[in-house]
Amino acid sequence: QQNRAHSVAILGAPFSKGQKRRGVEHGPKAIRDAGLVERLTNLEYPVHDFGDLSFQHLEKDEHFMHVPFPRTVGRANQLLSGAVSRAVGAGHTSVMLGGDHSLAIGSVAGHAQQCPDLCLIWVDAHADINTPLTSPSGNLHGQSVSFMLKELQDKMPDVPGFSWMKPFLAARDVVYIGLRDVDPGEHIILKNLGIQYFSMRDIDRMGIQRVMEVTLDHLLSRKQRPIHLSFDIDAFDPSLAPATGTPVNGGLTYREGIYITEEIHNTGLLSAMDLVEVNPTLAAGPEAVEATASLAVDVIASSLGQTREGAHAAFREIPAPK
Ligand code: 4U7
Ligand code: MN
Ligand code: MN
Ligand code: MN
Repeated sequence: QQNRAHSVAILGAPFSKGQKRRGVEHGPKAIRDAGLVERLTNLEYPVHDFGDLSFQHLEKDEHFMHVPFPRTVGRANQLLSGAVSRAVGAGHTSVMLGGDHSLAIGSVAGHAQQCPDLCLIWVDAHADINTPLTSPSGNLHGQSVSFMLKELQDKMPDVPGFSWMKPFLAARDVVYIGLRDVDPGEHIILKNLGIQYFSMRDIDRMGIQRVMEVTLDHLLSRKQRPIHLSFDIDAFDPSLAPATGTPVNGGLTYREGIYITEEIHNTGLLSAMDLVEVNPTLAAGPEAVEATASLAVDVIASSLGQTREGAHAAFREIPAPK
């Protein structure tokens, strides 16, 4: 069960057009600078850093309704989906470094091309399930999940830039953890589709251990299947992750966040993940950026098998003096 001897593919996605604040395109560099590759190499994985994707900036890209940059976001996600699909197809666990959370559209879609029966765990302060018709901001990083869900097909307008994809995920195959800022239109979607979610209040009531038990039971009890983890750094409390665009008070503690990823690792089923919304330009100073980026590295390392109790791969027995 533990440690499918798997290689890891790192894909940098320096992209920010899913929202209006600049700087989140520097997320991949900040996360690498915090020592990502070294930390994963310590876990004895072959690590392949494929570098950063280069996204095109489209000159003519008018708003669709109040949604900015639809074609640019659609095109970037099309490119990313191909990269994730190739990485997973080559046998790697895909680790996508964002960039804003609109990138989950391409990342999950590419993963689903290889693993049509995947399930999705979305760790976030936000549900990111607005349709263009419910979105208060228009920003696509708050709408990613609505593009994926089959049940929302007839509620979605044809957003230019997204004709390459079709909805591929069922509502029962998604679980949210960490919610605490859900828009009215999102709330009715969650309720109407019967989506399983755990708000911060649920975590307060049940404890993170029970939340993970129910999450994994909900997704895996019918059959074992590949997991996609989409982790928005703003799921953490802003005191731990200040360098992000849409912070919300009352978030996950360090220990709750790491417990989530440890439990996901222990299933042996993690097949691709996203770490998004680290924005190094939105912090009080360099310490705040480093804290946020190093938290991102901890989340990734823990998802891939780093344990708090330690490990002894380098030892077969207790060394004795000769
Ligand atoms: B993130 C918001 F209205 N719901 O749709 C929206 F509050 O990827 C925020 O989770 C979305 O950071 C946040 O714009 C997107 C808003
Ligand atoms: Mn968020
Ligand atoms: Mn998000
Ligand atoms: Mn955000």
